[in-house]
Amino acid sequence: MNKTDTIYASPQADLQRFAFDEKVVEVFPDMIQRSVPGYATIIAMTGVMAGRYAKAGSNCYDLGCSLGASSLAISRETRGRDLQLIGVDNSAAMIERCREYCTQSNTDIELRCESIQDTALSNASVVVLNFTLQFVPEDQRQTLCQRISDAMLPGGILILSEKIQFADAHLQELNTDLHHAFKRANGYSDLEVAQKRSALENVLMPETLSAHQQRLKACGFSSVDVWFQCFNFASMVAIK
Ligand code: GEK
Repeated sequence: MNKTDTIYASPQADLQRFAFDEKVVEVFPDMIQRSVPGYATIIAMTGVMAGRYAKAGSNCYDLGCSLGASSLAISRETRGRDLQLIGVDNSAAMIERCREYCTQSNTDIELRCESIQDTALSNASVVVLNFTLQFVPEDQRQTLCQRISDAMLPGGILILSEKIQFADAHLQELNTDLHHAFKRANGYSDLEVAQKRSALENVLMPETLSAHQQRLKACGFSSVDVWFQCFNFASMVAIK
């Protein structure tokens, strides 16, 4: 049974910047499920897409793996294939709990507690960035995406899921409101929504879909598409 996220349920006089610490790890599965529209679909389909693209003898990376949801989905869909699954996250608390989950489910995965900007990448048929690039400083995203592209085998797939921004002011307001309505429908109060939003300010920095698509093309991905979107959350595929 997942522990319920009540981190922002009572008023916090001294609201801290959001961090992926022990408190967040404790409630993470509940938090992400109730906060990201389409999360379960995106994770399950990450596994399905990896099943199609993961090549024997190659590496599959889950960058910003948190508790390993994407890695576990990939592992389920690629059973018996000779692959190296590699999960990377710079939160020690996340990696520690992820290791426990992988041991419990008997999943063979190399876990690295380091920044995705620095992690070594090579021989990749699948790279997953599910809701992680949004936390990387904007001026480092181009270099990271280029390093990912350079590490990928021809015909490999990058799955990039992000909270997105809209250039059109009306759509930005509409989708922000709809996202908040989604969170309220999942049991979060107005206070929880407002405090979480403040805590994430300048921590989670969304970009427009076209900024993502242009960057991926500039980094050498040949085919780029949005395969899923719900309000201001989207998932893209980019083929090397
Ligand atoms: C899932 N993919 O369940 N280097 C490494 N890790 C980072 C960095 C960085 N520079 N910045 C943030 N992280 C997961 C969900 S959560 C998304 C990903 C969310 C890590 C951070 O520690 C956290 O575990 C993860 O990226 C983002 O599908 O909570 O909105």
